[in-house]
Amino acid sequence: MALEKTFSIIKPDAVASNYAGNILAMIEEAGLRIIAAKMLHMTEKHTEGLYEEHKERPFYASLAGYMTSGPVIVMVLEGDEAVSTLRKIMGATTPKDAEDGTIRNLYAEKEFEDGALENAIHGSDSLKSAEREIGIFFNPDEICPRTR
Ligand code: FUP
Repeated sequence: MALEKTFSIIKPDAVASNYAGNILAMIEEAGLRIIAAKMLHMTEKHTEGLYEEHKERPFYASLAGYMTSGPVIVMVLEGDEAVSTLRKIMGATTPKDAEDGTIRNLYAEKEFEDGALENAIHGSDSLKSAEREIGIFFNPDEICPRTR
């Protein structure tokens, strides 16, 4: 098993619904350790950086509106196979398709209109994305290696 770092966001809908604690509990129960965390209100620039591959997609404007609609909690998580471990407990992108017991099944709205999608959590899809995304939100000195 490879020790990896990944990047995650508890998105505005989940923070607003007070699901942050439940989501963090699921992350920790999956064996991931929080090594950096902060709350912030994402800007348009953060959204563009995070979702650069979606910039030309028809849903980008609603995605940007969603991600900047309220505060989020951004985190760096560490653990064995951290990227795939987090993706597994997140569930499918569209909440109504998310597998039973996943974060998006339990803590995201299952119905949505006009392609607008609020799905509670972000997790990097690869080690390369994780490294890039961590760099958008954290300075190296904000990462706190677990010394115990
Ligand atoms: P995921 O990696 O599961 O977060 O999914 P994607 O990278 O495909 O999508 C990133 C974000 O774009 C989603 F979390 C929400 C938004 N999105 C939409 O709003 N509509 C879509 O049809 C697809 C994605």
